[in-house]
Amino acid sequence: MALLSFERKYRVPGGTLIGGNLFDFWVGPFYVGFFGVTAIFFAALGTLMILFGASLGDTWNPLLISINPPPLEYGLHGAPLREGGIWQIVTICAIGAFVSWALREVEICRKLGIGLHIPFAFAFAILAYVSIVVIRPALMGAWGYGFQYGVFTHLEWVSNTGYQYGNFHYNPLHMLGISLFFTTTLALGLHGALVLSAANPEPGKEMRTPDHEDTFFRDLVGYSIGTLGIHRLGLLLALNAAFWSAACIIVSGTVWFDPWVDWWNWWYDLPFWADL
Ligand code: UQ2
Repeated sequence: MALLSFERKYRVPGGTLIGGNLFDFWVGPFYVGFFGVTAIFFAALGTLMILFGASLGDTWNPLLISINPPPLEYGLHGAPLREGGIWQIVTICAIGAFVSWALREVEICRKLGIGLHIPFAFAFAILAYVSIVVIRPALMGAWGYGFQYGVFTHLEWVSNTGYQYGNFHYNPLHMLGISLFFTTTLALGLHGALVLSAANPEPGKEMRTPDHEDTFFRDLVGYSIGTLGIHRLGLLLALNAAFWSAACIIVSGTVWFDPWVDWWNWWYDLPFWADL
């Protein structure tokens, strides 16, 4: 079906979560909906606050601009605009825009009668962000533990926060998160390459089918996970990469305070050789 004709077929009213049919329309290719309006609102307000914060700083160099959270002394209270209040508003706007975007995805899924896998997956990305700027700072007792909104300054935060626990690469959940990110790229690399290899046979030959794809991997490793299975695996790996990355930073400074390498002392304390 040509693009424009299926758009006409699937642009059905209904499926909204809020607002009835008030915002149930399209602008060009974009579905609007109540959450399209709130997403635009939060994104615009957040962007304006970032520009306002930048105007108070001493640089317009995009690499150096930084919107900083309040000093630790403010704890979990609201801060004056120039002392972290802008950061707090930007954070609220960011979460408002991300959640609006997820709920707009839900409305589109409901219109189409498809599963909610996309907003569910996006929720893990939102969770990862919220973990660093809300959950961990709240558990530690100060918004000041959140990261700065700036290109270089957020890198400095990652570096400083990592070194507070010695070498962060010894964090076992960090290891798990990294391994899941690597495995995700392996799975997507295999999948993309396999599909393109079937779609691009020798010149003049007809496109190959999924049984060719299955046969390649059965010949190579004795197993094919299948056309639906590879997408289940990809989603599972990606969701776990985000989840365990969030977990690895939330536990740092809340349940674990020492250098992460010390966590491995349980190995030396095993009864087999503890007394040797
Ligand atoms: C597959 C299959 C696909 C794929 C891929 C495989 C036809 C088009 C990539 C092969 C995947 C395997 C063997 C699992 C690899 C496991 C990990 C943890 C990376 O069989 O079915 O569909 O794209």
